[in-house]
Amino acid sequence: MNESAVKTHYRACHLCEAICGLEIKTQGDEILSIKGDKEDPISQGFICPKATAIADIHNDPDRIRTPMKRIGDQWHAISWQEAIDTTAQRLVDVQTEHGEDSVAFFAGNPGVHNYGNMTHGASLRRVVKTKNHFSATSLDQLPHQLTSHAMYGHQFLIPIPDIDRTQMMVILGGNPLASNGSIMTMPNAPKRFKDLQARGGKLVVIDPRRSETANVADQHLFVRPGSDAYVLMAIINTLFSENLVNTKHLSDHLDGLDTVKNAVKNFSLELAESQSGIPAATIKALATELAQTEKAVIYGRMGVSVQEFGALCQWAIQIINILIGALDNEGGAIATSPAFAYVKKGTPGGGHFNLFKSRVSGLPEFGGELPAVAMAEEMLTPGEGQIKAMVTIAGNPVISSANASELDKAFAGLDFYVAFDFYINGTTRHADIILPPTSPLEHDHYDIAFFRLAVRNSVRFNQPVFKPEEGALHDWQIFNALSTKIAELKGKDFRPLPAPDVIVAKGIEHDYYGEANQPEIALTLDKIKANPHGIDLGPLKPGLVERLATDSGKIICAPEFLINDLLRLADSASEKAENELLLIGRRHVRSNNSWMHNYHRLVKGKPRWQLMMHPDDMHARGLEDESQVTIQSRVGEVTTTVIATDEVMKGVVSLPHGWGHKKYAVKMGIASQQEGVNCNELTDDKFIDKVSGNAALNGVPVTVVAA
Ligand SMILES: Nc1nc2c(c(=O)[nH]1)N[C@H]1C(S)=C(S)[C@@H](COP(=O)(O)OP(=O)(O)OC[C@H]3O[C@@H](n4cnc5c(=O)[nH]c(N)nc54)[C@H](O)[C@@H]3O)O[C@H]1N2
Ligand SMILES: Nc1nc2c(c(=O)[nH]1)N[C@H]1C(S)=C(S)[C@@H](COP(=O)(O)OP(=O)(O)OC[C@H]3O[C@@H](n4cnc5c(=O)[nH]c(N)nc54)[C@H](O)[C@@H]3O)O[C@H]1N2
Ligand code: SF4
Ligand SMILES: [Mo]
Repeated sequence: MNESAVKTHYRACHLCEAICGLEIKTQGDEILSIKGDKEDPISQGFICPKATAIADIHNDPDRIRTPMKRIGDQWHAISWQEAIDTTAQRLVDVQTEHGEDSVAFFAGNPGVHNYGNMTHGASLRRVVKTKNHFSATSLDQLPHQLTSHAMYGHQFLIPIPDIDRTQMMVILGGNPLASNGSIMTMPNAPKRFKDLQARGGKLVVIDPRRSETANVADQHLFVRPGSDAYVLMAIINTLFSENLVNTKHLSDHLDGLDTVKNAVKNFSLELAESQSGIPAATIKALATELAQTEKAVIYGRMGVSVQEFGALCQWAIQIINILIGALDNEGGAIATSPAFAYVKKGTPGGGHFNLFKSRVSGLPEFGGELPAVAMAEEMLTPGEGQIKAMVTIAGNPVISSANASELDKAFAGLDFYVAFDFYINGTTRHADIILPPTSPLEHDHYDIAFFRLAVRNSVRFNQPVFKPEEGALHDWQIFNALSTKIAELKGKDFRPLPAPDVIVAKGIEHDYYGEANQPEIALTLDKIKANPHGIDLGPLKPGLVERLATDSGKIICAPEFLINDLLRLADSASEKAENELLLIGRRHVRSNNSWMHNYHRLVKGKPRWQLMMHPDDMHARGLEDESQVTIQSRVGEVTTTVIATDEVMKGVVSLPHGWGHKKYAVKMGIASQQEGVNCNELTDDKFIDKVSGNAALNGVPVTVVAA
């Protein structure tokens, strides 16, 4: 019997961008319950079904707790000393033999949810020194950062929908009811949408699938995948031609608006209709309503970022918000005021674009990173600068990146591969060494990334729930140890960084709410720690003009590379091919990218990995509901179960990502038994948003035949 006292802990859920507050009860080393923290300032008790699975992560016997070394297909536990020494030596050897750029990094999504990765990752990159950096950013939100950099001068000066005060919200390619919001931290999406409707507001969803969010919207418009840019340009064109422009207090701070007006002249409502399938009159009415609603906002996410015209879509969304007076106004889209890493002119890390290009395909860097779609070819194409060793951090690119089979081959052929991860997954199974960090409940927590993206300003710090297991290291400690060893081998100076909370404490003291800036608040980490539920810092606060980080101090409305990209858009207009099928993705509230399939409570029940297809498209191909079909694209094919549903529009098929563990020798007992295929065996590393280099994981042309 467990005799120790029951303890209550408050901690953020780190699984998705909603960062809900949790109340966790423990007794000894046992987790008794995980519930929503009713006193959390922004989530107010809301959680989704994934939160309770944090207990499963913590207790999972498959979670690696000691460094592992692979010899052939056998895994052996080794000491930290051996793991760090070997890794450092092998990385340095590869660089000595093949040059600095022969070592590459891939940083995956959970790194952004674990602040020690953010505070300490850069130091390892500095001692290794390579230009080959990749991350999930270019499978995801790169277009948001790129447009913020180009228009506002800083990649993280990103306006966030002021959802709690708006009267009309148009969502393109986002499904907050499944994802719980993205580049828009908004715990309890269902309630926030209900509140909008209850105060007489309107929710419009533009999506090729009648998603969970579309289901609760006041209006849903089916759109042909990849065609949103035509719709957005037609909206901009209409706003100008119908004299619906009202740029409010930003009017004197806009540079190049006339260029925009001229550049979109040929993007007519009729063209938009022919490409998207949305009637011209509907698009015109939408433009008018957006302009005439006092507080309206337009927002777009994965479906419009991770497609062929991702950057143009995100740019157009900014322009529309400017034209309708939504940018920097209540109920519109406003930059956040976080307690740490507040962005204003002069804040470092603003980004740069196209300073160098990838070796093989000449794709542009952004903020020092090259597009993830270039990773496989950089590993597989011989020559000077070829990648020979990889460091992956909290990522699973063989399942999450385009043209998975090619990447799988590339990882298999490396001279050396080290993974920071606590699972042997589709990618890390190729590692020579795996360095496993502590469990999420064993380290403290501060949301550097997501307070920056939240629909309401707040702050919270969480102490660890459990003491780390004997000898276990946090990610940041592994970074420090490895950086120290590599620096020693290279004869460089390196001083290990202090713990992440020390870094954050110092930042907060000198930042926006710190003593010097706001003496009446004088926020410190100690004050935050004294409020375990978190502190509400109020609604989003306009004030973009003073924060603009562009050289001219103005909003750059017409960045040249984006205006030029309109030619590509114009040239891409085409007749819809007979029998066309375009593949899109799908998220489900019980799944989380590629790594939450090893927990019974999240995978039980109805399968969620099937291909969705419209009944008419199935009929035309003689396919039966729930039969086996083979899906083919330019780069690969997979065989899975199809289900008939008019949830997807005709000409569209939908397959979620993150599945397909069975095919690989993963060491995850439950995940490896799940059906479902790796949809990124179909997505194409050459099918990209050419201007940004972002992957186009949505709108991939495929064929489907009976298996
Ligand atoms: N077709 C298609 N593909 C997609 C997408 C899509 O919509 N469609 N979405 C894309 C998007 S938006 C993203 S963000 C990517 C996500 O893809 P990735 O960035 O590859 O991330 P995950 O699949 O979440 O894999 C995360 C890994 O991190 C490990 N991990 C978890 N927590 C920690 C930790 O604290 N420390 C360390 N060191 N490791 C940890 C897990 O064990 C897991 O192995 O997928 C992309 N791929
Ligand atoms: N439960 C759960 N939550 C998650 C994640 C998860 O895997 N599971 N992942 C997290 C991550 S890493 C991210 S980045 C966010 C993503 O957050 P969201 O972007 O909100 O999530 P998705 O469900 O990918 O929504 C994309 C929508 O775009 C639609 N779509 C596809 N192609 C197009 C197109 O061409 N045009 C338009 N207009 N729509 C299109 C899809 O049908 C889908 O409904 O979610 C985060 N939250
Ligand atoms: S929505 Fe679910 S997964 Fe996301 S933070 Fe909240 S509880 Fe965690
Ligand atoms: Mo993502």
